[in-house]
Amino acid sequence: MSSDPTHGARVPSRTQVAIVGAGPAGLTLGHLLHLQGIDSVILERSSRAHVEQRLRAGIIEQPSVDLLVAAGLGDRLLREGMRHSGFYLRYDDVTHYLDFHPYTGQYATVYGQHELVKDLIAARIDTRRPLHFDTEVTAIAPSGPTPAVRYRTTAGERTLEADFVVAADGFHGAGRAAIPADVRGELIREYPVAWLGILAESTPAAPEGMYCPHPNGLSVHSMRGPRLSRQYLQVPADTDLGDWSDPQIWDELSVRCAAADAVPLETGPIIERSLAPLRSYVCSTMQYKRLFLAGDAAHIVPPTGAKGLNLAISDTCVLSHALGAAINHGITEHLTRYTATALPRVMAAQRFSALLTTTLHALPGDGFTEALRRATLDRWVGSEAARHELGEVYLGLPFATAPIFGTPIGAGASA
Ligand code: RFL
Ligand code: PHB
Repeated sequence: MSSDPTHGARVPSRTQVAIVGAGPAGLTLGHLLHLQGIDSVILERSSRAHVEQRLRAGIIEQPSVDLLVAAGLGDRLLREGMRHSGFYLRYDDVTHYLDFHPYTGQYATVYGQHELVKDLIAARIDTRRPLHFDTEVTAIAPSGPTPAVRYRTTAGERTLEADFVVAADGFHGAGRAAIPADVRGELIREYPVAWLGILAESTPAAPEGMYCPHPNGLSVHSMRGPRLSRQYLQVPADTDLGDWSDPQIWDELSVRCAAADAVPLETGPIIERSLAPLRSYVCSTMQYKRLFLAGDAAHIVPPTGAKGLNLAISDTCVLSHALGAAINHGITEHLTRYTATALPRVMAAQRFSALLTTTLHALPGDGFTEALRRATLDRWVGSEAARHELGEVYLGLPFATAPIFGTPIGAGASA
């Protein structure tokens, strides 16, 4: 496996779609465009090793799985992913299983985001379309008939011209800044807590994911394999990773997930730790001139409920459809309506993530707030209608548009 998928080739000076960022959004979009015979160049700031090892999400909704499989990207995911029907909820010493599968016929698949990114990079290399690592985009000029992307490599600074530019460069990327602040329509909510995450060599606490709301704060018990657990602790937002020793992390996870009906939590070597802030953000303008935002570049959700990766995939589905219609058929109305088409699903996920976040975490509030949290938990456990509503979003709302697969007659399928 070469660490340089371009085999030393230079970034072309022109393409149909310039994509900033080789995360799940950028790589999936590149592939969906390729399937329509559309050229793209993907520019990624970090190294290939870095993006392939970055530990993050792990729960993939059914519509995301369906898209990846239909696009020929899901072979390993189907082989190695773990199919779950719902999640466990443990509070007040009792464990409940919320089985959502009967309501929608869908599943969630547990498969590490970095594994998916490896698959997407391998697929990109197979197409022989350009993907350049260690290439940082420094500015985007979205206006005019030929938008331009300025990028920097060890060889210096250059410009890539494109018919369209897609910023799939994550929350801290350069893309959003190319949209004037007064037209972004930003919605922001910050929570005073963060998630301290660990990956550990230990048997997962439950057969499927488990949320344990506790007076000390939430603990989340997920997995990446039969002997590989992924677990999270709610901690104050200003926490430093060094504040916690491994034994302290295990003690607190054990306390929060203890229950009369459960065996004690198994501990083991902690292989990796991370800290993720909890915040919600929406850039209500996902298109500006010939620049389009996709994934975390446009919106982030708190990790509770595991929606971020899935929104990145659903954005790319809508956008690839719109770009395909414009480039291959001259129909531009889907591009014009990109924000209007993609945003309602984003907001449905924001609503779901905010509800889960405020219900499951111990957050500042009065006794009444606390009683309402409890009433919501009891309702999820006690009401089939409430579970149906929750499960429909957890397992994945339908995407707003179907993807287009296949190259129209006459379109250049040079790869
Ligand atoms: P990414 O993955 O951040 O990729 C953006 C890429 O752009 C590059 N980049 C640039 N490249 C060139 N020039 C520049 N100027 C650039 N600036 C940035 C970056 O290096 C990067 O490679 O965004 P994308 O593709 O939109 O994907 C979004 C997801 O990564 C994100 O939503 C999820 O990881 C969120 N998330 C979860 N989502 C889920 O659906 N399920 C989960 O279980 C879940 N768990 C999580 C999560 C995120 C977490 N953290 C650390 C934020 C758990 C955690 C702990
Ligand atoms: C994960 O497996 O990383 C995970 C599980 C549940 C969440 C968020 C992340 O709500």
